[in-house]
Amino acid sequence: MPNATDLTHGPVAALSTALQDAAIGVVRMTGAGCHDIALRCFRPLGRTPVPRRAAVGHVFDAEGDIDLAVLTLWTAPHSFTGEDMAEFSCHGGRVVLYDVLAALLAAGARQAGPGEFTRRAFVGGKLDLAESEAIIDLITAGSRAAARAALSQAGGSLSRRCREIRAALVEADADIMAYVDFSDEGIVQADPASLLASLDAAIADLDRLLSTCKRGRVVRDGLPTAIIGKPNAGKSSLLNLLAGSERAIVTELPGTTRDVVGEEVSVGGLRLRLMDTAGLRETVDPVEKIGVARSRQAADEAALLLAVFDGSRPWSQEDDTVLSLCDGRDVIAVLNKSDLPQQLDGARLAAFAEVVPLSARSGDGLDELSRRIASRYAPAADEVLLTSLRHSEAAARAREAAQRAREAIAAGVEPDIAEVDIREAIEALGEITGERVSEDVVESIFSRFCVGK
Ligand SMILES: Nc1nc2c(ncn2[C@@H]2O[C@H](COP(=O)(O)OP(=O)(O)OP(=O)(O)O)[C@@H](O)[C@H]2O)c(=O)[nH]1
Ligand SMILES: [Mg+2]
Repeated sequence: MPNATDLTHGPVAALSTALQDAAIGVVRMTGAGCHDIALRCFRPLGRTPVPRRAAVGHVFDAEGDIDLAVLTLWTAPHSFTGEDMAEFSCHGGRVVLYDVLAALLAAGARQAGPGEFTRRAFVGGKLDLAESEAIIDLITAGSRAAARAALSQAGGSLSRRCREIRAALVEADADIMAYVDFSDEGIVQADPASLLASLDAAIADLDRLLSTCKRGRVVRDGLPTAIIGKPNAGKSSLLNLLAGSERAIVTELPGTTRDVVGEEVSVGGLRLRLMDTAGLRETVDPVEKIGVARSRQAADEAALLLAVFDGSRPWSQEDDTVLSLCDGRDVIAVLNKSDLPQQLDGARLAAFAEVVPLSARSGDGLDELSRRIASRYAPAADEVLLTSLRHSEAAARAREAAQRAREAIAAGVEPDIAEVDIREAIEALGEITGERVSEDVVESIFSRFCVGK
């Protein structure tokens, strides 16, 4: 943890909501002395404000009243930062908010830096590092699933899991240390079987956590999804259906879409970064040729393919091309134009684990498609996910080190040799929660926050 004395604990103030015309805007302060500053700029309509009770009154500066606002005070350590805090809920006008902030600065507060409120909460032990990072994720969440994962992490779900695994490793480490310290005297034996059991349990827990990485990234950052298929299969119609607007041009002419058309949509609580692509076919048209090359590239880059087939037409060679592009990939086959008489031989789609009949024209089948996508990627309600690359990398390092220790002990190497690896695993897990982390990492995490957070 960073040294608390590195940071000043004097009162800082910032606008915590966006500086734009809005019904309300919030200016907040944290740090010893901030109550005095707040009260020097505030004339209550009723009695003197007391902590945790909203008080209405005028905020004023040397020139007079600025706003009629609500002031709430919190007393250390019972606040977000763990310090004394004051929060003004003002009318959300730019002039009002600017002048209220200026009044607090003139009365002795310093302008807060980016992420300073959350950083003080971290330094004060109110939040650990993973919980602090989850607050940024909650603010920037692009879907309900992303927000839910962030909220759960901000509440400490990931931190608890990491601490549990870490505690098991610390115990194994202590057993080895006891052996190293006292073995000469023949007092303690490090029991390889019990060490192996502890390490196996920790490795299994880490594997479970690491298995959520891919879905965790999808939940946080969205799922790159390419819609592929032969010309005229209804790819752009599917994009429009999912987007709920006429985002891409749809015509009855095969070869309508030439470029990749991107759109972010929400499906089953997840954010999909959709790419509609040019129909896959051999062509001499130079523009369409480029389009087809881009389709292949989009398919390469996507995590999920929606392979669209035209159910109203017999199978064609172009469908074979689509099929070959799907090999070994995460795919859901969409059997489109279900509103028309069906001509496509369903056996052709036997290679797909999931086939959803759909009409991009009527919307029939859309719910089923959404359900399938959500059931693949959306987390279970209480599932702990690794959503951040920093956390995944640290967990992977912890796993590797624990595995090395396990192998050394299984091979009968002196346990104190394995101790180095166990320690490395413990430290890697400590990086996630911030128990063991460099000041540079802390700096770079909080610099991603904006002022007022
Ligand atoms: N009846 C019916 N027609 C559809 C359906 N989906 C698409 N169409 C029609 O099929 C034609 C082609 O649709 P698009 O969405 O442009 O097909 P595409 O796959 O994007 O075609 P390209 O961009 O040329 O590769 C249009 O006339 C659509 O109206 C459907 O579910 N039912
Ligand atoms: Mg199209």
